Amino acid sequence: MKTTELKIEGMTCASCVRRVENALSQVRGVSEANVNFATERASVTHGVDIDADSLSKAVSAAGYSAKPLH
Ligand code: 9UX
Repeated sequence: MKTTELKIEGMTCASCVRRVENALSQVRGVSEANVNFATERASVTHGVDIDADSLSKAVSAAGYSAKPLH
């Protein structure tokens, strides 16, 4: 498994975490997404290389923004 870390912006309550996790989980190839509200970081686990842009787009569609950290 590979992991992509993202910085999430726009979360204003703890429930936003679930919304972002759901959005990321629905991207093709993603097996798990965990978001930390306090650090505003998302950790996305996937089996194959995944386009960070597709993750950012999914987060944007949910009303937040994401930037790849590395
Ligand atoms: Mo509550 Mo977080 O509506 O968007 S889930 S602020």
